[in-house]
Amino acid sequence: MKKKIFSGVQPTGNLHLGNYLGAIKNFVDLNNDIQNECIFCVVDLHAITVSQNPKDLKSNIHETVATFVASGIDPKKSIIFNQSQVSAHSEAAWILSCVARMGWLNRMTQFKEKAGKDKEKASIGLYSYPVLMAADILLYDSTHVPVGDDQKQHLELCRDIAQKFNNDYKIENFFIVPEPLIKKEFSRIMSLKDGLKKMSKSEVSDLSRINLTDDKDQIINKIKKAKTDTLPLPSKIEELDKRPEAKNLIGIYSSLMNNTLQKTIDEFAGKNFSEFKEKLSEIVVNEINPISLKIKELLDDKVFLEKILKDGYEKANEIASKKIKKIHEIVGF
Ligand code: AQP
Repeated sequence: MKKKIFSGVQPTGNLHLGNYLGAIKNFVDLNNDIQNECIFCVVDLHAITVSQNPKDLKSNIHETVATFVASGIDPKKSIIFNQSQVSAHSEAAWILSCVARMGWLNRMTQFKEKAGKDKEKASIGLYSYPVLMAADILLYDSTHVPVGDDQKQHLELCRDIAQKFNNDYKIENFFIVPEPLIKKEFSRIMSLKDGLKKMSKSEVSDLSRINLTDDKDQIINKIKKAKTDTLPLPSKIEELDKRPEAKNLIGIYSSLMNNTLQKTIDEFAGKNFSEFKEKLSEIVVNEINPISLKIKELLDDKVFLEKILKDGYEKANEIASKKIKKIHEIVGF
């Protein structure tokens, strides 16, 4: 049976190595498998859960599409589209928010992290974000959802919502309960400045992340300045638990080389970080530089990017409109 793949990326700028290794690189592998039908969505409705400058949002939508294509997603094979253009997402999100329970949402750790201490001032959209995410996924009868480890909890909530809707309205398998596709290793890339914090677009310091638009010199400089401890590289995997920055850099290296952690540790045990960082810079530059150059080239061709979004909208809208029509009937509208 064909797998139906759905995933989204927020057009909030600064797409980074964490987004690439945790999500986009998997999208490319899934796109390349002829057994899969893939839909990749630029989730701008999610982006506005925190304040966005409208001009930046528009250009970040283009940049996200350019990044998908530059990384190797083929728009002829996979659907690439913009969430806000397909109105069924907002409609389904409302209906599903009447199915989801407050208690479920209250457990979401990402809301707690993003809202911080001042959660009374956070938008309602930020709180109900996972319900919109469930709508995105369920509208397309998605069977598998490739995401980074940070989205695991939201996907579990999506499964709960799907099951509750099917039970409440007594329609078995109306919503497909999707499976997460989360890589076991290296699914959470951490900040280059703090091995305990996720690499993130919104982190103020640009030195904390490798952007997919960084050039060779920027990448080398950021890796040189990445935080490490004073010890040489470990010789045992267990040592990594107490050395988060070393663990992160070794993880990035392993992920890009398709190595196990053990293999990387065996290669560099006892060596100093300056030698390791040189090797790491080389492989990050080799992977990211062609993508970065391609993104810049694609961004000069807005007509091409808009055409991808238009074609994607037509295909996505056809699928989502049929599903939302059935949802209306089931609910009794
Ligand atoms: N650090 C990460 N490591 C692995 N995967 C990651 N993802 C994000 N950060 C990491 C995965 O990238 C996909 C797209 O993420 P998103 O655009 O929806 O936004 P996000 O998760 O909110 O990304 P950021 O960088 O953390 O943004 P801010 O700073 O706004 O919070 C998802 O599959 C995600 O798992």
